[in-house]
Amino acid sequence: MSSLPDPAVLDTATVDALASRLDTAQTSRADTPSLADTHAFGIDDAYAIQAALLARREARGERVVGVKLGFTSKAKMAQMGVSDVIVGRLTDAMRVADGDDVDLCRFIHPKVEPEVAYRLCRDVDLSDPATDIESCVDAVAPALEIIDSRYRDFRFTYGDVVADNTSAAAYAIGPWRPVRDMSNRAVRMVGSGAAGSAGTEVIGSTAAVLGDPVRALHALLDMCRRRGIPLRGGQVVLAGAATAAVPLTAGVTACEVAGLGTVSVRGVR
Ligand code: OOG
Ligand code: MG
Repeated sequence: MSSLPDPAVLDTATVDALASRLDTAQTSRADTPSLADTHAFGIDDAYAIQAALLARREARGERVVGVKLGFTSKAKMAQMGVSDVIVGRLTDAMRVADGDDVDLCRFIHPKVEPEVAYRLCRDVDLSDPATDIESCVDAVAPALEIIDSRYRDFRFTYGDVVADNTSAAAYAIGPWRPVRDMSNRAVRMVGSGAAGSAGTEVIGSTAAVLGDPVRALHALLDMCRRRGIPLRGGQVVLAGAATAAVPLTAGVTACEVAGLGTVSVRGVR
């Protein structure tokens, strides 16, 4: 599915119309069919649609506060049937404080996944081939990402999911810690479930994220260079899910990354 043509084929009006369709799906919480059902488009087009979508959110007063990688784990690639990493943008409206309530009515069909987050401590010079991305992060934290594809039943092509800002919907970050070796740390995500139900538990390892989440930073630098996506000091980076995503339900969902800490959200209706 990632064997789309790279060069853009859509005109600006079509890019805008498709961004508007995805934006409306998000704001009205009504899913939409795959864009690829009706339009042939390339990866450049998909990132152009994503940029137009972000411009709409910014026009409503949202601020970009970070970036996220997707499909950095084999489990996620297999779950979604794709084979290359993707990058999307996080805005302040997507932020949920650690432990806070998150209203499930904000979403179409939310799923949650355990992640590792990094914090950029300075702007990243994308034009300098010698840029050392690891020296641009000063903290790491456990994170939960809530994804909510705007496509019906989470069915999308590689181009579709890029256009849809990589299903980004919300995220929570646990306590920041100084950067440390994050390779092969146990990851456990537990959902308490509704009263009387069994709840969910997902176990994994940070090794699922490209072998070591720090590699996600290098993949991010490469993608941001190719796509002209700026990386600024203070921004958050979500390195990508360590396990397959599970439906986000009412009750507490917590993620613990060994040696790093815990983060949680509470789904409410
Ligand atoms: C796309 C988002 C993928 C990750 O961590 O791999 C992602 C999706 O699965 O809908 O965020
Ligand atoms: Mg993710």
